[in-house]
Amino acid sequence: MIEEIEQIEKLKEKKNTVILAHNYVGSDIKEVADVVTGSLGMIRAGRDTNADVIVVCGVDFMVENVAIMNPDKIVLNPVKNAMCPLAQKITPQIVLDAKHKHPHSHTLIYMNSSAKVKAIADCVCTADNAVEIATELDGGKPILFGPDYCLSYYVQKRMWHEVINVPTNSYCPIHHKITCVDVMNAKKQQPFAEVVGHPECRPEVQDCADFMGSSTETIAHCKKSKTNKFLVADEVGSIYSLKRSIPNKSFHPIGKPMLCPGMKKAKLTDVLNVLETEKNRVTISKDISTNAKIAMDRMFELS
Ligand code: CIZ
Repeated sequence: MIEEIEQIEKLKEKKNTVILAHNYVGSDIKEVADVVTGSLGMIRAGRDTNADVIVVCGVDFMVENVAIMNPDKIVLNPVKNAMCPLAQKITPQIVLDAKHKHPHSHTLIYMNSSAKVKAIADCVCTADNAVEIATELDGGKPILFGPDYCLSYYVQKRMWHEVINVPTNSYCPIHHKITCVDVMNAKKQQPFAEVVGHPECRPEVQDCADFMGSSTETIAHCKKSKTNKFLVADEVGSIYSLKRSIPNKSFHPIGKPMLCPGMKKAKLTDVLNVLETEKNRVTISKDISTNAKIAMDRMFELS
C-alpha cells in the first residue's frame, strides 16, 4: 500500500493532478485524496482547481458532475460502473411524465442522478442545500423532487411549498436499512450519545434523530456540539471521515455498519492505473452537458 501511495503521489505531481474523494469511499483512497468531502464539495473543488487532470473517486454520477463543470479538463474515473442504486431509479422519461402531469411546477433534482436527468431539471441540489434551494424557488408552484422520497420528506418538513416525489417511492437501499428499532437499541446502549444522520434515512429515523444533515454538515455539527459521543445513521465511510476530522470524539454506527458497494469499488490500484494510462476518461456529450450545467449553475446561484 505504501508503495502504491508513493507512486500515485509522484504521478499526481508529474501530471498536475488533483484527486477528489467522497466521504463514503474506502479509507485507502482517502490517504491519496487531496479533497475528501460530499458531492457538493467535490463539484466546488473540481470547478475551482487549477489541475489539468482530475481523478474522481466516488460513484459514477459524481464523476459526471465534475466532467460537466470541466469540459476542457481530463476527468478520470478509476473504475467503470460504480453505480449509485438511488441514481438508477430516476430516468428522463419518469421526469418528463411528471412534468407532463404537473405542467406548472419546478423540477428540482437531487445530485444523485444521471447527467441526462440533470439536463431536464430546472435546478439540482445536494443534501446540503436542498432546503435552501427549495425555499428560494417561487412558492406559487409545487416542486417535483426526485429521486429520493426520504430527502423529499426532509425538505418538505422544513418548508411550506408542496413537494411531489418523482418517482413516488424510491430511496437509497443502503440508508434505508437503518430502522427506528436500530436507533432505539443503540440509544439504550449509549443513552448520552447524540443521534446524527443523513436525510437519505427513512422518515421515522429522521424523526428520532437529534441532528440530520449531509456528511459535510454532520462533520461541522459534531465539531461544534458539546457532546463527545455520537451514534451515526449514515454510510460507514462517513463514520471514518468523522473520526479522522474529530479524533477527540467517538462515533459509532447505528446497527450493523452500512456499506455502499459502489462507493467502495475503487481501490488504490485502480487510481494508480488510471493515472498511468489515462483510461476511463469521462466526457459528457455537449447537448447533455450544456443543459445539465445550466441546472448546476442555477444551484450555485440559489445557494
Ligand atoms: O450528496 C452527497 O454527497 C451524499 C450522497 C452524501 C453526503 O451527504 O455527503
